[in-house]
Amino acid sequence: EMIELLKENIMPFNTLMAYYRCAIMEVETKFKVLNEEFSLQYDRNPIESIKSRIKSMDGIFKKAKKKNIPITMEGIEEGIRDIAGVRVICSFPEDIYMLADCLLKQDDVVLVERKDYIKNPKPSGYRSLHLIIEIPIFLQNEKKMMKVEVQFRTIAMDFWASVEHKVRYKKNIPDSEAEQLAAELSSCADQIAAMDNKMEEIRRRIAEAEEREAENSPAKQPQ
Ligand code: 0O2
Repeated sequence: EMIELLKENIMPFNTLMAYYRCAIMEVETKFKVLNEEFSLQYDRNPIESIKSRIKSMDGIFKKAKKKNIPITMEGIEEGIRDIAGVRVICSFPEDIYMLADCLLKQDDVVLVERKDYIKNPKPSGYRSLHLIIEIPIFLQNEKKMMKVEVQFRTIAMDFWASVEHKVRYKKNIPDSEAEQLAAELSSCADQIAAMDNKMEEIRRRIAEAEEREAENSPAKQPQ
């Protein structure tokens, strides 16, 4: 089935993937602009790093099979919403919500779905804010709306997810051991969430102390 699709559609498929790459560039630029503006204003970068990826052809077909999505160009474009993925890694949880709001306020961004796994973690302990959005890319003769999945995580949430991902996809771990690892990972996820909140509180107190100092500094005192 996959071979058949490829024989007839290799050009459209490659073109579609190029459009997803363009959509990723657009989304990345939006975040880079926000990071730049924020760092000028507050002398601090809300974004630690951005990691983007296009889903592999193999991954696309596996997901289409699993979700019973018709293997056609339209089926794939409509049904698989994470072909273009942008992961935004922040230092603090509050930056995640601030950046998500800033993105969604922009008038060329359409929200398709929002899944808040920070407020409602997955049973595994997974935490992240997922947005499926549509953004336009401008081609020679048309404007095309493309779906992009944006995942917002703190550095600590991202670290947890990368370790858990390895355990999840290791096939040769005996069941009893895998169960124990899952329980330990779930407990690590709770500790990480507590630490993220604590770090945020520390950052806030440092900022408050700086503000107090600025108010009391002689430069600000009336002559
Ligand atoms: P990969 O290899 O990361 O691309 P759907 O995506 O529609 O099939 P669902 O449940 O609607 O399923 O999507 P969800 O759970 O909102 O987002 C799926 C993606 O989130 C995953 O992509 C992972 O990147 C991440 N994710 C979700 N749950 C977990 C988890 O428990 N552990 C880890 N480490 N990551 C998770 P893929 O496509 O599954 O895989």
